[in-house]
Amino acid sequence: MDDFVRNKLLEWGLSEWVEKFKDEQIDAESLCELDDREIDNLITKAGPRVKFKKKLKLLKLEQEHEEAAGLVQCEQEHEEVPDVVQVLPSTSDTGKRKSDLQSDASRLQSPAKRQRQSMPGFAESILSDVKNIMTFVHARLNDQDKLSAFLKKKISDLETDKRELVGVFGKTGAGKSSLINAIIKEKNLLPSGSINACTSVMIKLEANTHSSEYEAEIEFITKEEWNDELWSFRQFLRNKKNQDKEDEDYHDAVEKLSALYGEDWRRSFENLMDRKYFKEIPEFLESRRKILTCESANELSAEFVKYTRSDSKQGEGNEGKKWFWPLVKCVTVRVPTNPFLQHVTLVDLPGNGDCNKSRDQMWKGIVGDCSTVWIVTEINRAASEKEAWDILESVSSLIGNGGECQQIHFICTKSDLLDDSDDLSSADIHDRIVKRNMQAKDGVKKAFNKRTRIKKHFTDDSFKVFTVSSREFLKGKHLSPQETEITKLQGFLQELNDCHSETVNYVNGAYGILSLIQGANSRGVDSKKGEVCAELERIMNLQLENVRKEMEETYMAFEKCLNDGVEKSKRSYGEKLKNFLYRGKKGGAFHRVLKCVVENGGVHKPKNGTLINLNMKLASGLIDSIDEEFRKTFPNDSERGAFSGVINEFSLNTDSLTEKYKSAELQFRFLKTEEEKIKAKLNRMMRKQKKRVYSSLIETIEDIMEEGYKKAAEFEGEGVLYNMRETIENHVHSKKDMFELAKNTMLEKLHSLMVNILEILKKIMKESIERSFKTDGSSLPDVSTELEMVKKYCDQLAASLDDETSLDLLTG
Ligand SMILES: Nc1nc2c(ncn2[C@@H]2O[C@H](COP(=O)(O)OP(=O)(O)OP(=O)(O)O)[C@@H](O)[C@H]2O)c(=O)[nH]1
Ligand SMILES: [Mg+2]
Repeated sequence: MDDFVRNKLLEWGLSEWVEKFKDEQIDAESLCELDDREIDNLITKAGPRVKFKKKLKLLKLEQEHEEAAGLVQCEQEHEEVPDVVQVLPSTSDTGKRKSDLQSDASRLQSPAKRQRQSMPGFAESILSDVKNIMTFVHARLNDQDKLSAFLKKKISDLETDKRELVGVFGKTGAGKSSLINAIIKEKNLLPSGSINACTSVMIKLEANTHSSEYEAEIEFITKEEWNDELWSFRQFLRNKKNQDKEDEDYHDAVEKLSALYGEDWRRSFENLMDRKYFKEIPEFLESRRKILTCESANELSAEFVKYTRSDSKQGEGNEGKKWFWPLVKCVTVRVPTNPFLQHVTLVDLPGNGDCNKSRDQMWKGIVGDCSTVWIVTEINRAASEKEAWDILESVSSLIGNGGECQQIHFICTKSDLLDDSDDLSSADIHDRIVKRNMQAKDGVKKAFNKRTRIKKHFTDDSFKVFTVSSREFLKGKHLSPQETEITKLQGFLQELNDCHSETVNYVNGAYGILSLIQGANSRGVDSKKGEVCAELERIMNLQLENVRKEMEETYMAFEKCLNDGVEKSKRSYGEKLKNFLYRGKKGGAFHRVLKCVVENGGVHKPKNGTLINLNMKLASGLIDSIDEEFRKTFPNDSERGAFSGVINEFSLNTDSLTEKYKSAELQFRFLKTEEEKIKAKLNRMMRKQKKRVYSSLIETIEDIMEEGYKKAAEFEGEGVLYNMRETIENHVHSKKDMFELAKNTMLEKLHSLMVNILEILKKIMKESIERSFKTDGSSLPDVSTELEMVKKYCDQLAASLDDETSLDLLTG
């Protein structure tokens, strides 16, 4: 028997069994190895035995965690600091209390270093321990009373799934697929390369969390959509005269039809929905998703290529081979055990827009959900190349005010490619690459500063430039891995994957819940319940009033901006419309463009060329009037805007109440963690809903314009251009109150967002106050040990967070 075992038994209130354990020579090592049968023999009374088993289980969990933390620390010791003491040494063989050792270790290390050594595995292992504890507590709560049901729900709500979306844009051939492959260290996963082939559908990449295989899930468009597309191809091809055959859209149609039907479509359009064409993909006909599973990236890549690639040479040498990409909406590739994809989804977005409606909607949805956007372009002429900037400009409102993008990374690829490098020595090549990289960064930053339309949505801090070489990263002929900057992007993804804040939220939330259970058990506050409740409700109402007032001011600021916007729009829409409708001087090919515009609800995406969007032109006066205020109110890159700022300030002031009502300390702690949780949740909710507020402006204009486009689209033959112009002009003039309507819609949406936030905040806090003080907790389990353990974890996380701050300060 050693001191450790004796102390544990005393700590657990099992002093009467100390002698028995001593007789049986149980020491620290054997304590944790005891099985159920041996425990039954040692402790013959049921009550203490149950208690012992529970405590022992928790002790084992604690030790597992400490070992994991020690292991991570040991691994890092080799690299960094060979001579320091472990951060969290195991307690089992020394008997010394962990906190003592921890402070010994703390004295030996600088805080920054301590943090760096202990972080990744440390947070994960705490999270898994606390989850275990909470599962255990959940199972012990009954289903009978309201408080237990409430607590169970709170425990289940602790889990949040963190997922960050990184959207990768760039024109075809820019090197997106190669870049992604290099970064996630799967060089054969996404098909890249041959001259004319290109990625035609969206490919999402995420971690496979349920198996160790490579998997691709293919989502098709519907049969009806394909039928509609066939119909419009047919109309389109019928109306084509020979000279039009150079047209990009013509090529587009031919390419899609040939991919799927070979030459059959040229003979007849009649039976193109026939089942025989879809034999390999019954899933398409049954409106299901197709799943491909393989053991290696290579195999999977070969399998899914026909769902993702278009290849203009698909006819030659590939006779009889079917390509299904025209039917595909999106492919999700799941990669096993990849550290870069644990909480991050990368989306390879094809450069061109698409006329298919559901694909376009999905594209917009994904774009709006991206928290980071990568714009990929070849390094030579990166600053001046129009296409990458055009893409960025056309998506900036979708990802900025209309989205949740916090960072834009402008990635210049193929930094290894130099002109006339044949006669240069390796050292010269290296130097030229490094020099050009610097010039490119400079040039791109300057170009960014000139792009006022993009800058409206983003601060300078959110824009970064990288100069990468995927090829050099794999081959390493002239550049070190660091110099290829692929490692920088890997580091960025790793940071995104970091779950530290999720761990902190979970552990703090768990601490709050356990506090409430323990507080309800101790009943120390019984006599003052009424008084405390009344005080809390008074504070809550006062605070809610503050939030409401602040939000109302935002509302008024919005109203003022939008009123200006309406006035400006009314004055300028006529001119804008004329400029648009009469820009083809003598008509020329413009009637074709305008035809496409009216057939597609005001938007036309030429395969190569700038996006045309008449709705956007009409709405631009309104949008310009609100952009700045909107970004101030709902910034993507910080939570300190007007709206979220005021939510963050909401507080029941439980800290000062704790001084006044000491006996209710545990309940107050619960309320404090609830408050934090609901505030974080509201911020997340707001980030989603503000996108709808923003897009309502353009949507109102789209809706009102739709009827006019439909009328205009009906004209054919002689005078078509004149008729389309007239129709649209008349429609806009008759609907000039659309600006007023768009303003009102936006304000209504903003208002309901405000109301929603206030209601949720009030409901959740009120319920939490009531459950904390107005219910009887007589049937709750004793969670004192769990509470103590989780408290320790909270303190450790808080300490590591402090260290992180000091690390930030140190590294600037
Ligand atoms: N020298 C060099 N070539 C590269 C590099 N990255 C990509 N490439 C080549 O550029 C071509 C296009 O690369 P992809 O990765 O397929 O380009 P992408 O942007 O995915 O193209 P799409 O799928 O058509 O949109 C391929 O032939 C690649 O081998 C690089 O870092 N250096
Ligand atoms: Mg690609």
